[in-house]
Amino acid sequence: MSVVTIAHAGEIATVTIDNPPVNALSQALRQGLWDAVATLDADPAVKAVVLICAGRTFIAGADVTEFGKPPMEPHLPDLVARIEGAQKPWIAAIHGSALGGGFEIAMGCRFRIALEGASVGLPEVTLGIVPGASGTVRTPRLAGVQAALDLVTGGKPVKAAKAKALGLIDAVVSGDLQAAALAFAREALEQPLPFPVSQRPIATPEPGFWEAQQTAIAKRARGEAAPLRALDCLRKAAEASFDEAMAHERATFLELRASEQAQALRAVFFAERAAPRPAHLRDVEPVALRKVGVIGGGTMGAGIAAALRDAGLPVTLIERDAEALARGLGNLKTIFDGGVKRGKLSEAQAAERLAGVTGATDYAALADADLVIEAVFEEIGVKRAVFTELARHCRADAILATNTSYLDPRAIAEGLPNPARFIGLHFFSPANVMKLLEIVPTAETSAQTLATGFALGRALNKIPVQAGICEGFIGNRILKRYRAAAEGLLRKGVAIPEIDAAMRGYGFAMGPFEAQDLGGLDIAFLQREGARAAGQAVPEALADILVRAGRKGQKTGGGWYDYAPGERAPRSSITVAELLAPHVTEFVSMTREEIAAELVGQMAAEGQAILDERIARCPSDIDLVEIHGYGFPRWRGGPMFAAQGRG
Ligand code: 3H9
Repeated sequence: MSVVTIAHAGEIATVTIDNPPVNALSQALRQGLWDAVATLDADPAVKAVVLICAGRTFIAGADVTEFGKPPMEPHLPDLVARIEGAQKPWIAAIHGSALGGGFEIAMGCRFRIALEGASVGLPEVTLGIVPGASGTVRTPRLAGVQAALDLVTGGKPVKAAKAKALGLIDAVVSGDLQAAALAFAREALEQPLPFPVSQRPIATPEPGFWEAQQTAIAKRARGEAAPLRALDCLRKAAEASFDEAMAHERATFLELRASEQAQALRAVFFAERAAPRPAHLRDVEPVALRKVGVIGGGTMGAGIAAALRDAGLPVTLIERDAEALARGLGNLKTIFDGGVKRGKLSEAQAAERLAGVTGATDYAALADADLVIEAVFEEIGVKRAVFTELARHCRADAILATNTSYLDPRAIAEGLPNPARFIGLHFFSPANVMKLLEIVPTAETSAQTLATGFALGRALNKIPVQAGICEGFIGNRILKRYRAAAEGLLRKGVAIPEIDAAMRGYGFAMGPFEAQDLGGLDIAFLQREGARAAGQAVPEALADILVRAGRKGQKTGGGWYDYAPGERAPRSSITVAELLAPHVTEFVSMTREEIAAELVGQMAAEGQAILDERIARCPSDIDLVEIHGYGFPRWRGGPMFAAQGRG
């Protein structure tokens, strides 16, 4: 079947695109549209053309799967120009999303209308590229330089109402999009036509505008190339002719498309889409989740409950007594109030989220729960006591999950009747924000239980990754190696601020020592002490020396750095230098690039060990864990991708 079909309603033709799943602009689609322009131009009965899409969305952009191959004709910029130059006005009728090349096609049309709730945008920078078919050249002609800059350098789509306010689209409609588009077209034919977008002027921004934007974006981008290159294209659009700006944009697009950053971001794009639906569970039907229980209303439990409520699931929150329950519900309220403050939730929505949480101190309240997630103190005895209660009170087929991050899930599940329904669901704090969900089955976990873990991940809009059982699963195990490697550099005489600066330079928001100071050094210390007490040979970490000296991080006024009272700016610490001096055995000189290469190399080496032990299913799962749980720069593709790049 053809991906482009033409139908007629009086003087108005409708061109319908049907290229599932997201109407991406494959070569066949571009050719189909190219031919449609010729057909309709040649048809004297046609006065205007509505361009509409079948399926869940308008055109979601260029076909990213074609990006690794040589460009094929007709090229997208030529197609946009051809639609704009058509003898009849084209009207883009948008539902779902008009993104990247999809929005560029819409800007080639003489008019754009969108269904309420639809969005438009230019997300190319999230793929390491710039728009390649006039996005940086036509957008400022429609909406001005500032709005174009926000769209193109930020990559975030905007909803139809905002798009209308910005001038990106001409009308927002509701109900039947096709009927609305036909009515719009008939009305438009009564009026003089507006200029094609390419012929509209761009208002010159204030002096100093570009320089200020350059500084701000460079700071945000932390080494990511595309946002700055997009800014450069916009500046060209504002200062040069349309044709010159188009040539500049195209050259930039083609250069970036082949870049390592774009390859990394494409790999992440596809890995993120593959992760929630792993092939080995394709034929397994998950359990339907209608009601979920959460045990523990601390930071983690409250965060998990909030994530469940955000997905519309009713939650029963269990705490050990009335006082703890009140605290837990208070934690939830704080989370939702924060959503209101940040403009993410209305007061009414926050109240509705909270109302969907039933608090209880009696496990009997979980009798009808389909899934229960335990998030209590990380102590094996406490956890096992919880699961004993759950086994007593929950339905025999209810799925029982632990949120443990370090304990062995098999030990937690010991003695549980029907262990096939047991699973680890490791959320990351704050659980309502962080995208990563490590899903940890035991040998006895059933495929259906595992599939339900993934279904939950999808429902919560998380990136679910399956992990095998080992200390720290995937993420915390690599974190441990990373920290140990950073301490290894300290022992070789590399300075703490140098290591942090090197990792910031690599693209992390924080270096390993700054991050520990923020989170606190005591949690990992207590874990090591616990393991030592249990008879394990855990070597002394340099962090242990600091914690023993009372330096637990920012909260104690000092950790790896000193902090002035009430301040977060790290200062090099003479005390720390003195504490560590006896452990510094050599003085090597390393560039920041060498430091970053060493630490990322160590992460990748641990990743390889994790793969060899089958703890992770594939390298891209490890990359997703690092990107979504540990702040690894997305545009580097993750440690495994980065290591591959270096051979
Ligand atoms: C661009 O346009 C460059 C131009 O400026 C210049 C060119 C010269 N291509 O996300 P979903 C697949 S750059 C190929 O789960 P949703 C996806 O892999 C492009 N495939 O759906 C998945 O496949 P599978 C700028 C694509 O409903 C399936 O579609 N555009 C593409 O949750 C469903 O995807 C973008 O960056 C693509 N462009 O969300 C938009 N997009 O089923 C990227 C998706 O086999 N796309 N697939 O796993 C999106 O943001 C979302 O897909 C969208 C729908 C919001 C549209």
